[in-house]
Amino acid sequence: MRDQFEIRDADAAGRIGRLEVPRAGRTVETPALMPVINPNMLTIEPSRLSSTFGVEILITNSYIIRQTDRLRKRALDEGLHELLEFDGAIMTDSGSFQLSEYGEIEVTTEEIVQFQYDIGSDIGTPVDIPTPPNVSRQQAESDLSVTEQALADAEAIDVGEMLLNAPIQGSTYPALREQAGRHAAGTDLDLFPIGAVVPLMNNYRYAELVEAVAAAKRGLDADCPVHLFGAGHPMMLALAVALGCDLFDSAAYALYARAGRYLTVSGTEQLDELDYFPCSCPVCTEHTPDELREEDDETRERLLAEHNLHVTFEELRRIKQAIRSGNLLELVDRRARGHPAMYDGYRALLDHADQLEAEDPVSKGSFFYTSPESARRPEVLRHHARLDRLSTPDRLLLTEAGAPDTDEYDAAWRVLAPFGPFPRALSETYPFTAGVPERPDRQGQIAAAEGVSRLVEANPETGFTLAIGEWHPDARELIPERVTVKSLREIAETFNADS
Ligand code: PQ0
Ligand code: ZN
Repeated sequence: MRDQFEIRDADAAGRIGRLEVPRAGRTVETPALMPVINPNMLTIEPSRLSSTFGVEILITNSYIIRQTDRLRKRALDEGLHELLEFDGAIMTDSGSFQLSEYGEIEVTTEEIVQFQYDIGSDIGTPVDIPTPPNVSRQQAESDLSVTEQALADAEAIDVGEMLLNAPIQGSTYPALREQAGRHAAGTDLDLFPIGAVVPLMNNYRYAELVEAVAAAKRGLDADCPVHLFGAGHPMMLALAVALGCDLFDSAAYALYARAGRYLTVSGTEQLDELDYFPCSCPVCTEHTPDELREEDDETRERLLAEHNLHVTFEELRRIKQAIRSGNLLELVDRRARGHPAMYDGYRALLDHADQLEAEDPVSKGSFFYTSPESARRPEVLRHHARLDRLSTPDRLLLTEAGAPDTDEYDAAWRVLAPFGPFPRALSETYPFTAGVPERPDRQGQIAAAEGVSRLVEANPETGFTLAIGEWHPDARELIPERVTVKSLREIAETFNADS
């Protein structure tokens, strides 16, 4: 049990949690986004982050502080919270990212963790090796053993109440990510950042990002708080939360602002190309794009950074509400339509619907079928797995319409795309209260046919009749031969004649 982290609510593999940060005397609600503070360049003052944006936790780089005489001295004398003028929780990174960018750093895990402790950091980080994508397996393995040693070194240091990160590496090898997750969960370190994902995100390789995260999660335990290092673009937060990530950090808000880039939940725009602002944050209601362009460089950068943070925190609140309401996957589905890379990521997520199913609550708000991908959601998978356990009578009618008034059948179950057949008594239970389109699509019908097939195969003694509307040939083809298929029209005529 990791008792600093308590899960309060869940949807898919996403959760709302409470992370206790004892050294800060604070409890942080997750999912949380930590703005990245460059101690040399405060685009937005940390005190404003807390007053205007409600930021409870931020992240800064202890390596930069240690290498900069003026900052090191002040941090050691006055403490990190004084230096940044921020009284929330502060996580410090170790310089590993500099290691991956510049190839070398001049500090060991012992030195940097001790330094983090000395300046009053609330959560410290060892020197992990951020192995980039697509290196050889041998390289990824040898880097990973260095990272695992760094975790052991960190574990051996007495850091009092400071929490410690256990970064997870493994490049683009899911088996190594899983192994790294399992190893990290076996240490007594506290938080679990998934590392070296920035190159994947920068190149819009979201399917591979999902593979890396899903693999790390398989190795970790459900009660491990997970941080996705370097992830802070609002378009990908819902997807990452649905996979079970709890913490994010955003340098994007400031870096993008410096480059004149305007974040939205479906991608990045260039300020220079905007005629209208699709946003109602204070910056966007008080300025037109023209007005923002006319500001001096520093003001424009700050205002863009503020907009970027507003949309990011707005999305995070939307995600938390979606978890509460039980419609996080509907939100992920919506975000997948904003950008082709997110569509890839969403489909990769659904490849792991079985993994999500293990965490997904059995009952929640209502299932909305909003795209062909909805047919692959964990709820559909779960229902299909449970069909094997339902007992069936001798003569069973499965029908897309109401129950006919005839004694030709011992029972009439409903058929609803994408779930397939279920006993009428379950009609008012999740997920069968689903909102589904009037005109089911091919994938929904295929999923329903798979459900029928599963039920038929599990019950060789039962005679099945299936009454359906116009189904797509690809769905019809999946119905086992021994099922008598009737069209709804035909069935309606039968019971008219009977009555
Ligand atoms: N490790 C550490 N910090 C990081 C990363 C990492 O892999 C990262 C990425 N990607 C961004 N900051 N320690
Ligand atoms: Zn705005």
